[in-house]
Formats: sequence, structure tokens, C-alpha cells
Amino acid sequence: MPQPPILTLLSSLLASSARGWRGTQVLRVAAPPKQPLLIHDRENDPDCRLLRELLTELQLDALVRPCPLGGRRWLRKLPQGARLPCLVDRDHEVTADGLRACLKHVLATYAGIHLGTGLLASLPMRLSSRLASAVRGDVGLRAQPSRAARKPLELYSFESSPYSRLVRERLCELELAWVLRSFGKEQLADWGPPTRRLTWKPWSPKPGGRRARMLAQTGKAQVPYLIDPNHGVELFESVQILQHLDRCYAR
Ligand SMILES: N[C@@H](CCC(=O)N[C@@H](CS)C(=O)NCC(=O)O)C(=O)O
Repeated sequence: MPQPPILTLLSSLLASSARGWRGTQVLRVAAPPKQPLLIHDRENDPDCRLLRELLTELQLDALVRPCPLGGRRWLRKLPQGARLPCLVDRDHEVTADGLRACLKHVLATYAGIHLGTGLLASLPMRLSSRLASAVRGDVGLRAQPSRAARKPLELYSFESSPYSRLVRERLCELELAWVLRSFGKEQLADWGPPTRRLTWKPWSPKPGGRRARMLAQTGKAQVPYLIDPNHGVELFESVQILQHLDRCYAR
């Protein structure tokens, strides 16, 4: 199976390392809202990353509207004057914009933590997220000419996943709305690539978890996993996913 270029993969690994691999492990499974969260997001934006890490850690899904620099498709739907990240929680009739407001709402509503944002928006967090963005440079930051998709795509991903990041960056550049299916690690044995997990015993998914469900449905538990309802396609490999996105949506 073709792999992404080694330097691309290395810098994606470095970006996750700069963030101490936050956004990998599910820390608490939040009760999901009835209507999915909606976020206006820019993949390589340091503040947006900190919100997405929390979504992984609470195993929360969201409809993502990418707003790259120079993009118009979703930026113009952003409430007037709102900053990124911007989160709309229709169940609670809340629109939060800017990192602190978004973190505060998600922590209070989905983790039962009412102490503000704690360390999550502190200077070390923001600086290390800036470093992670710097490592990826311009990728996932600026809009590129694209064709709109009729229905949102669906991506299984966890924030620190070096392979999933490459797909999220492309979705952002192409301004394609997508549903995030949060796929953070559910147990220690899930760490590592699908072929070399952190366990001596034969790997088995956490019963009742998302990996167990994916394994039963597809025969694999791996991300990135993209479902494109517009083309009736389901893909696992990052390189194939990128080729599909370019073929179908890049101009
Ligand atoms: N060849 C695959 C590699 C994908 C991969 O190694 N994914 C890791 C996460 S970055 C994974 O699924 N690990 C197992 C797990 O999370 O359960 C690709 O290019 O997409």
C-alpha cells in the first residue's frame, strides 16, 4: 500500500509530539448531544487544534465546516464578528466563539467541569500548539480551488493521528464539510499502528467501544477512515483518501 512521503509523515509526527500527544486517548465518554455539535474550524490553526483535542478526549462527534484563509464557502456562514474556533451547540442553543468560550462550554456541558478552562488554554498549551502549527507550515491553512460536495463527508479520526491529520488538512484546503467521528484510543492496547499495538497478547477492541463496532462492520479498526456518500466510497488508506479527494473535489 503506498505510504505518504516520509518527510510529510515525520513532520506530522513532530506536530503531535509538540502537543505531547494530547488528543489521542479518550478520557471520558461524554453523553452526546441529540443534534451534532457544529464547529467552524481551521485545521492548522493553533486554537482550533486545542478544541479538537478536547473533542477526541471526550469522544464527541461534530460537523466540521472548514474555514481556511482565503476561503469563502463556510467563512461567510460564520456569525458576524465571530472568531475561530466557533462552536454551535443546537441542543443548548449556545454559540461560542474563540478558544476560551468553546472550551468552557464543552467542559461544563460535556465533562461537568465548571472551573473555566483550567490549563487547557494556558500559555504553554497555546505556545506548543503554535509550534505544532509551525512544524506543518502552510499545509491545511489556505483555501485551494475546489468543487463543493452535496453531502458532508464522514471521517473517523483522532486529533493526534499523524495519518488522519493529512486528510483533515486536505478537507480544510478544499473547504469540504465533514462529520468528525471521534476515534480516540479507548484502552492502552489501542496505542500504536494497527499492525503493532501496545500489547503482547493478541489485540482485541474494548467491548462495546467504537473500535469494536468498526471492526465488526469493516474488518479493520484503523484511521483515517473516510466515507464519501457523494461517491458511494469508503476508504482506509491516507494516500488513497487524498487521491480520492483531489480527483473528486480539487479544481
Ligand atoms: N497506512 C495507513 C496507516 C494508518 C495508521 O497507522 N493509523 C493509526 C493511527 S495514526 C491507527 O489506525 N492505529 C490503530 C488505532 O488507532 O486503533 C494510512 O496511511 O492511513
